[in-house]
Amino acid sequence: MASQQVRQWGVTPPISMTLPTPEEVAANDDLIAELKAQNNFELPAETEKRKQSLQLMQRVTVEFIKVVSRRKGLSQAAIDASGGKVFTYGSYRLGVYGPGSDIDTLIVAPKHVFIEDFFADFPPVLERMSPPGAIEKLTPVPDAYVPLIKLEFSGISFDLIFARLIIPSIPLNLDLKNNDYLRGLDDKEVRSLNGTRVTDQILELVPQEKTFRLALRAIKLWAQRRAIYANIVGFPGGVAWAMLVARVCQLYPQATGSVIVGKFFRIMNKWAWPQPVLLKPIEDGPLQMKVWNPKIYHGDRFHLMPIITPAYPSMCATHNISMSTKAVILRELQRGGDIVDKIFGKQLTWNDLFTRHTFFSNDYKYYLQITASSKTKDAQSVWSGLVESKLRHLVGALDRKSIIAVAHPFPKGFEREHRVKDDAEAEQVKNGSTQFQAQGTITETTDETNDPSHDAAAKNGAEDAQVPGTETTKPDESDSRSIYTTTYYIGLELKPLEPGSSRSLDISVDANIFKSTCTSWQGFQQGINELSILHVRNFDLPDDVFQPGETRPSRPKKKVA
Ligand code: 3AT
Ligand code: MN
Ligand code: MN
Repeated sequence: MASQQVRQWGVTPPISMTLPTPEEVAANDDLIAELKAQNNFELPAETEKRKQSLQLMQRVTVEFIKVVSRRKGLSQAAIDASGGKVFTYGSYRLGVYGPGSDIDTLIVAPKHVFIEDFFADFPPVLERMSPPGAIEKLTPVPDAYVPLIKLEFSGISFDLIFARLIIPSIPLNLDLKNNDYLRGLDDKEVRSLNGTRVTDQILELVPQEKTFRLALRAIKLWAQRRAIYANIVGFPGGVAWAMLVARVCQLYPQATGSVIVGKFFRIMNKWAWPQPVLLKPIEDGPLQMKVWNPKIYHGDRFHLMPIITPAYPSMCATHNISMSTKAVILRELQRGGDIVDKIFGKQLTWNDLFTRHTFFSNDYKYYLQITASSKTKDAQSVWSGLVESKLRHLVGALDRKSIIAVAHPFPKGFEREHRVKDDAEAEQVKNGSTQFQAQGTITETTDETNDPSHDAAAKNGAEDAQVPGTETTKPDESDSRSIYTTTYYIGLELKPLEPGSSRSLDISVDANIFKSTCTSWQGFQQGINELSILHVRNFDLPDDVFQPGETRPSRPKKKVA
């Protein structure tokens, strides 16, 4: 056997360099088979379509930069040298995308091309160079936290973001690793480069990309099924889960994906939180930018499960995690570890690891039901995003109440459309009633993992008083009117009752603080946006929060004395 080079990956030596056993290889094959059965991989023909679309984006990028360079009066030589390059980030770049994934795409241009040029000139050039009908939908979102163009192109979704570097030309062999590229850029521009810089680093810092990808696919699917994949409400998001898996890969450089998944649960469950998970030492870069550092920044000391991005300027990807979401994550890591032990012991299969959560059917007796509502769909999409982005503050307040053991936010909101005849019906709908749902409409869920612009819109909304779309409301001709609602749930686990004491769950003060946090937002529209918070018992939950085949909780029978 070839001599083993004991290379250190990351900030500590590996735990084990052991090669996989035949059993571990077999378990790895089973894991691949299960992920295939779960429709986690895309067909090769679809992947080929993605590649071709990206090649077209590259050609469009070069042409768009030429158009802008010419308009700005550059010499022909400078125009020809301008170049331009398409990068990716997100699940596509990491190689863990599935059939429904988008392609997160970064367009990098030379210094004379600005984001305003991107919004003005990229769409027409794309239109001109695309096959007829290929552009199914194009939505510019210039005011988002990371400005982007959302695009549906030949059946593939793209999130197109833009960054400029302070150099005159962008060659095809450019990579974004050099921290000096950040010089002279504003915060927004740095953020736009960050996605690609982080994903590139993660891939560079794992010993075997293929193993990492397989393990990450398994962990992402597990986290989604267990309802603990949601950055906005206080769980790790895609990048954080990727960094956790990458760290375990560093500790077991030779292991198979199946072993990484098993070790993942145990290592992360026993991790000495709040010690940070790092993939490399934190860099002190050349610029005056904030880098995660609890010794300097008071706020960073409150991070309960810090997972730190590897590219300068390093940030904590999990600052939203609360006491409760941490407790839920640890509980799930424990369950995952126990199941994987049994998979290796042949008592269970990988399918059991991916069993759907029972958040509504079994986990809690009490829920808080938070309903954001608006008179128009456009107003509602901004308002519900704002409310969602503030939910973790309510969770934090509930965490501090002595009677509450766990306040578990469900990662998705339930979006409904209603028709009501009078104020009394409207009142019920605003409080979460599903009795007046508009005919022919179905409840949809907000899905953070598929729609990053959702949170982005909310973040932006906080700084921007203009709510788009409300001025287009048509006067109602019939005697009924529409209401749009998005309802979020927080599952409540109460501490065991002390003998002799009585239980009172009064959260009115916290609810009012949360309400005023939301309604004091500049974009809040009195009379158009509303917010209600109610207690709901498990047996009073609406039907549409349950999956087909799931049994609803029933009202407990009165005990006979
Ligand atoms: P999918 O396979 O697309 O579902 P993904 O991991 O690619 O999974 P997204 O496309 O939603 O997930 O996000 C890709 C990256 O975009 C992850 C993160 O770096 C960035 N991102 C996502 N949501 C936000 C957000 N709200 N604000 C800023 N950056 C975000
Ligand atoms: Mn994506
Ligand atoms: Mn995306």
